[in-house]
Amino acid sequence: MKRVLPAHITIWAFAFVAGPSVLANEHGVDEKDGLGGMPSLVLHYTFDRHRMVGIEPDVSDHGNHARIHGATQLREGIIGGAMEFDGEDDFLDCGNNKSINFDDGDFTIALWFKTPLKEELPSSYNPFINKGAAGSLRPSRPGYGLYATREHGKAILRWDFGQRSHQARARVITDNWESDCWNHMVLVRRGHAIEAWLNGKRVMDQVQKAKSQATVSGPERLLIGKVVTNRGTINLFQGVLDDVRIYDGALSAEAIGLLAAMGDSE
Ligand SMILES: [Ca+2]
Repeated sequence: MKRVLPAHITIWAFAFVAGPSVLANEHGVDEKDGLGGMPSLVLHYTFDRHRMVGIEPDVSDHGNHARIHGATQLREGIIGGAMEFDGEDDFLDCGNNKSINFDDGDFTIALWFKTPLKEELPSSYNPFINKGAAGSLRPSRPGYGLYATREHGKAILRWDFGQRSHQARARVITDNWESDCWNHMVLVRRGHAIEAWLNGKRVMDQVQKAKSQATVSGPERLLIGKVVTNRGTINLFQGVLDDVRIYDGALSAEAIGLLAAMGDSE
């Protein structure tokens, strides 16, 4: 599985998937101009370094810096450092800027994750990333969320978004998901379609015409590693995350493949 990409391909791939914010800086153009509508990075945590104690810097141009609550930076992630969450009280608070509210528009979430063994996963939701706890967790609040959980004795990954009246829910069955090692997950809303990609391969897509256009904008803050359920209980993520990215549009299959390949080149 591990293979080393030639340096020139790696650099090109990075520029491509890093999005217009990087390309725009290199070419001195405004990121909204001349880039053919390619999605922009609106949030990007590398977990490679901290400029300020207690703050994970957003290296996109959108200032979605995260406040770190107890999570531990590891030197060895899949790409540089990573962030470890103990499942007890660790999480990141990423705020609620306009740039991470997409209304009914397209967006993409990409991240690397490593969780405990599937049989050791808690039966409650193990929340990777969450804004408003969409779906059945807290359906009155519009938003989006990705969780690992156990349902009917089976460990699954689950992506929810929307709100109570226009709820859309997507589920990813875990057949290709390996616990206790790095996996790359990409979630996309592309028009009426919901897509999930695991380690560079499409594992699920679902078309729910009315529901998929539910708004995901709302007053809730974006949290990494924490969710408040509809019963008022708090669930916390146990595991390690790296290279969390959010784009304000739907990434192409080619770009998703390049993101997944970045882990191979380390
Ligand atoms: Ca990293």
